[in-house]
Amino acid sequence: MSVLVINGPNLNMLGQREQDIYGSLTLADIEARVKTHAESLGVTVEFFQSNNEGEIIDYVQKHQSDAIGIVINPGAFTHTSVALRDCLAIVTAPVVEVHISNIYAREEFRHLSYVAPVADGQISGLGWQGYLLALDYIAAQAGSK
Ligand code: CA2
Repeated sequence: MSVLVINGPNLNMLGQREQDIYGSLTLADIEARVKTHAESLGVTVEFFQSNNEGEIIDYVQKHQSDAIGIVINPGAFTHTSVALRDCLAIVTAPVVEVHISNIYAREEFRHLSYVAPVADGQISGLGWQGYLLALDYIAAQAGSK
């Protein structure tokens, strides 16, 4: 049983542009830190990134029944995708939505998340460390059962 760590569109570009907003780490750097943290918590992680909405939905549908939780940064699909929201709504394991930037301190169109109402919670604006905090929550939930 693993935690699925899913990143949506353009997050494969981290570290290459917009470092003032998203920091200087690449997605591979963040995934390495998440993996190290997961090992310290005694959980395993599976990483997935896609720029394609349907591929993310297919991945969640295929793997969610084997997961103890999902950490997802849906990228711009956060603000657009009813389909992703509907897919996450049927996940029974904890789902934590993560944003590197503070979406509420940015443009108005980023203030709406279609995912937030079906997630257990949302972490926004704490940079790459948000992924670790999300993992802490899921590991604690799994340990409490
Ligand atoms: O703050 C976040 O983590 C976001 O989910 C990032 C998304 C954005 O659409 C959300 O509103 C907030 C965008 C990720 C784009 O990442 C890039 C990184 C480097 C260069 C270009 C894009």
